[in-house]
Amino acid sequence: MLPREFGKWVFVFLVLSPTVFNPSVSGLDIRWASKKRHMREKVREMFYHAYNNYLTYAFPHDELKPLTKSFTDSLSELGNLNLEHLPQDYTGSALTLIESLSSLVILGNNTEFGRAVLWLSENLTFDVDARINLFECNIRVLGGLVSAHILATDSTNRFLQGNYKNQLLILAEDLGQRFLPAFSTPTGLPYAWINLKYGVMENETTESSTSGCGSLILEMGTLSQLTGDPRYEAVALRALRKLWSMRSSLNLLGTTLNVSTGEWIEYSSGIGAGVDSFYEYLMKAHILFGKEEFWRMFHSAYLAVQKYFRHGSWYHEADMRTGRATYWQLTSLQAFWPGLQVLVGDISAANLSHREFFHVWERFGVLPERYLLDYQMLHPTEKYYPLRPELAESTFYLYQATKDPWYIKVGESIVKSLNLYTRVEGGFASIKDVTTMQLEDHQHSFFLAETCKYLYLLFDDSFLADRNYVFTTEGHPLPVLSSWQEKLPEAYILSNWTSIKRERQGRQASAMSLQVCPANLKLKDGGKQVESACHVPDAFADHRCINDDDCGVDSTTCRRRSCSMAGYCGLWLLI
Ligand code: DMJ
Repeated sequence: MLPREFGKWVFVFLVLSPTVFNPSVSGLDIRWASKKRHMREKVREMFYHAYNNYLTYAFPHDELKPLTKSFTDSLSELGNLNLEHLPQDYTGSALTLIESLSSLVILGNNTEFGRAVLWLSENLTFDVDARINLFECNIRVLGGLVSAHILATDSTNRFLQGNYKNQLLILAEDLGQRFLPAFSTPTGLPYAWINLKYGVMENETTESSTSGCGSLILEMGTLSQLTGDPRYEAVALRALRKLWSMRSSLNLLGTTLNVSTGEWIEYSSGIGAGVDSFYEYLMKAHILFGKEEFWRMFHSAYLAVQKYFRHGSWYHEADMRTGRATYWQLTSLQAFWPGLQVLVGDISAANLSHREFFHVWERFGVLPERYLLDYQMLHPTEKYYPLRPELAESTFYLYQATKDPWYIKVGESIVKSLNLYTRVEGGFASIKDVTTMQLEDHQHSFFLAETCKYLYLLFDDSFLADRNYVFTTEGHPLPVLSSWQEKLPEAYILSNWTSIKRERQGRQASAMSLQVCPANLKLKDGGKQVESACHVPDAFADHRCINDDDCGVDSTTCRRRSCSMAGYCGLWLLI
């Protein structure tokens, strides 16, 4: 029973528009609305500064080098740390243009979108001798194309009036077919690398990552829905199932594995690099395709994360076999987690961890790639900030769920830092070292696909007004359509809305308060009491609070604490 209940809350945040739940929205004063408009326009201007410079100095190559006003053909470099097997004759795939398509729709620029589609349909080819990373090419290129195709051909024509047929889908299908040989392994887990023209190369490495094998289902599943060809979804699902079968008895996975043998290489993992989108895709695949199977996997995986990785509002890494902590590091990629927690309905925990990330952002001006929590210092070689979107993404989700103006302030601060530290005449440059703010000559395509998009949506969510979307890990929206659902989720049944609404008004929506976590976890570990899996500490050490959001979840009962009249958190109201 519990998973379904939990699932119901999941959809609340997707299905019901904020105005249904938040009567205060209608009371927003004019100054507030105009402030948000002002910020939206600022972000729009940032997007075009990045986009126009890309078009001027880099297109049709992959990404812009904003300092030297030149380009890099980086599709085959993504994830390729040692820059091995770089192609000789690859001249780019207009990666940044593809990544910008869904953002152009959200910004309402039909004309530019139309020009881009025309160019891509006449010029783009994937028949190139380039070895690319399957995961990166899937989330950026396939995801960018299928999302833009759906937006362009939306039956309501609410975004675009152009004469779009299947131009982008034809490209997407061609690419999807080129992915298929990667899955021809004894385990069904895909190779991390594939040559777009020739398939899997001789002596290709069999090492891949959890996110590389487990974050393909949204794009490949969508491609199957759009084309009617089940193969794409089938291979992605087979890989995901295999990966899940490799979990430990603690429901934890490692970070890297051998796709040929199905054995783990790196047993330590967390919620950051190499694993992050695996969790994200279980949850989002459940929302997009309505399969209980995804939910069951996510539910177990989420609880294991909260139990073994979480420490207060931070997340460390742990060994999948023992659950023992391995690395105490905060990484920039982890900042997507609060956004995922919003989809789960675990707002309290999301809020707490988001605060920590923002605190680090404020301290350095941006989020450093890796911060060593046990030494309280930056990682000596990972002091960079490559214009990543994760904090903006979580801020957008938390604002959607709470309408708390504080998140708008966070967004303003992010915008300010980006303009102050990363903006140059030729675009936006990555930061090489957050202690000196020395720049690096690279404007990553996700700056246009995600960073600008989430900031824009934070200040203006009208795009979400009458349809629900799941955003892929690269920020490309996919509509939640009942025809794609294996089973219509409860929250889609209109008659269920009233009761959900009443419940929501009565208390904060939190998965934890619904006791999805084990309630009686008072384990002993070498005489030391282990925290309950559901414990969420209060926001302030002295337990003072202004409202319920400042209170956590009681570790022994798994019940949500609330703020008393006197301003202290406690178990005053047992729901
Ligand atoms: C993006 O390419 C995606 O969000 C991916 O999942 C990991 N992070 C980068 C941006 O930081």
